[in-house]
Amino acid sequence: MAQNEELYNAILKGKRKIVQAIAEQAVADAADVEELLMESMIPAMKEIGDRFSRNEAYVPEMLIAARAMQTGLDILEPVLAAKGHEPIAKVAVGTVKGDLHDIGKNLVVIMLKGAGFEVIDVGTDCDVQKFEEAVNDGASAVCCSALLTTTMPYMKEVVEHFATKDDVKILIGGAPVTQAYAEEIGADGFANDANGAVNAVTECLGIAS
Ligand code: B1M
Repeated sequence: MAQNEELYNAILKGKRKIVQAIAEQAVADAADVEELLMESMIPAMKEIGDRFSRNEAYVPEMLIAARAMQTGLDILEPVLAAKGHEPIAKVAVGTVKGDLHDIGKNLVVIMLKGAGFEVIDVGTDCDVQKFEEAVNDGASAVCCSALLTTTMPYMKEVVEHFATKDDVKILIGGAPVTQAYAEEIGADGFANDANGAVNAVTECLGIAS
């Protein structure tokens, strides 16, 4: 059972106004927004995906759920990212070429900002050139996100592109991505979730936590 059933159902059914009201109230009440995110919002996205797999939901339902999720995330972001201090390092985050899923990527961005990193959000459908631009702009780590088994292989191209640059660390993540896959393609790091991404980047860059 979700921690906040109303929020869980509102995301699942794509009810943006309800999500907005609950998220705004949570921020006003100084509630534990990370718990809301982990225990209600992310499980709702998982459920809509499971329904899609069982042919009980279709792309439009996934889309409106995603929009409702993003509405909530936009409201919670300032609180999640509020721990801010002097930027520790610059990190680029993007979803790889061919892939338009951006909610997980956005969460990684928020959590990295919250941990004090300066983040270049490269967006979705990113080819190596886009990541390269971010590196030229000072990013010392690149976090690649992929949600599709068909776009995951593009991460190998990113890793290979930066193979000669020892000072740039490439980390990967996303629902179908595993530690084993990261090792197979020679990525410098892997994380299961957005908090894990912060730890992995911190470790890869040799920053004392
Ligand atoms: Co898509 N979709 N989708 N979709 N979608 C999945 C991924 C899918 C698993 C659904 C399913 O079949 N059950 C399936 C992929 C199957 C596969 O490849 N094996 C799928 C499919 C098939 C598709 C389309 C092909 C459908 C179609 O058109 N027929 C299409 C592809 C479009 C494209 O990208 N080219 C498509 C489209 C869409 C929408 C546009 C409708 C929408 C995306 C909207 C958006 O993102 N703005 C959508 C959605 C919402 C989903 C599901 C339901 C939810 C994804 C999500 O937001 N999860 C998803 C089902 C699922 O994942 N269970 C599904 C919540 C998010 C917080 O989790 O993104 O995993 P996640 O991120 C986590 C971690 O993975 C990690 O941290 C995050 C936070 O903890 N993480 C990283 C992510 N990136 C990281 C990077 C790091 C580290 C950690 O770097 C170091």
